[in-house]
Amino acid sequence: MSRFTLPVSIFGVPTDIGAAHRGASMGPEALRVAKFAEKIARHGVEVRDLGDVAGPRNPQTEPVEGYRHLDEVAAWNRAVFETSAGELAAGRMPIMLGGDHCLAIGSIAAVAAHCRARGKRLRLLWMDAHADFNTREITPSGNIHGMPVACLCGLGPGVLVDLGAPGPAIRPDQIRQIGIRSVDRGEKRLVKAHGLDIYDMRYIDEIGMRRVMEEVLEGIDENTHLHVSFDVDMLDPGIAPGTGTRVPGGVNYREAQLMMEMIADTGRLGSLDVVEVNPALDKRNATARLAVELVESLFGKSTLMRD
Ligand code: 4U7
Ligand code: MN
Ligand code: MN
Ligand code: MN
Repeated sequence: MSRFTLPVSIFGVPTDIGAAHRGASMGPEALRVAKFAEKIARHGVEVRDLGDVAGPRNPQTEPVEGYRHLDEVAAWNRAVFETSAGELAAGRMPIMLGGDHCLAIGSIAAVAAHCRARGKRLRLLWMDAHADFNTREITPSGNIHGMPVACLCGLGPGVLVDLGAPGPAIRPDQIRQIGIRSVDRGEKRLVKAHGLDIYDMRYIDEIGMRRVMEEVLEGIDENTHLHVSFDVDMLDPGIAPGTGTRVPGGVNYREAQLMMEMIADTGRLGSLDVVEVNPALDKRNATARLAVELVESLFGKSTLMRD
């Protein structure tokens, strides 16, 4: 298939406003130190680094009516939405360097609006240890990085749900979740009620990553926009310790490479989030370096072996 890739714009979102642990705010710099832009550029892609978007500081306050830092989360997401929407309109591929995963509400709302306006089909690949499908009624923490998928599906506060246009940004049938191994009790029920398509670790163990990715990518055509939302805690903590919500038994190195290579082969990658890198918890920037390596594979690093 075609390997044509759009010119890329990366931007950092230096905040941990939706997370339990402080430190994901340093993720963008860690990814830059690992040469994010330079390494993608090696694969024949035009890359521009727009720098960081701005937003409020983390007040570290307790949840209010089930949400921690809702006003601040909304402000950061508005900034992410504007930046992503601007780059998409300019015909470029936005890559958001987080930051915690609550920021995917803004990036994906922008992608959904873009696809709606152009009659494109959107498919969202959610790579994560967690389903991120909590609501204020069922969240065990109040942390909004555990809620972005629910918000995008219309389950959440108006300031987050209606970011792009009123109503849900996406439907559950547009979403595929991969690497999942930690879903909270109430969240499990909600995920089932909404029919989310979850490729959990058990399923990956049983049928193997190659078949998982074939299923995940099934039905993609030239009119499909693929958005990858890559929470680095999808990876096994043994290879990616630098993240705040580690869960044992994650995706291993070769499985992760294969995922990225098979996505690259579709030629349909339209936008990307790389989130939840926490340098304060990392070992010599290993997690940021691994994330960059995997993103290189998303841009066809292995084509030398295949063309
Ligand atoms: B991440 C959690 F309770 N489910 O809601 C919650 F286990 O973006 C964790 O995937 C959420 O890293 C993790 O607080 C959010 C918890
Ligand atoms: Mn997540
Ligand atoms: Mn996660
Ligand atoms: Mn996390």
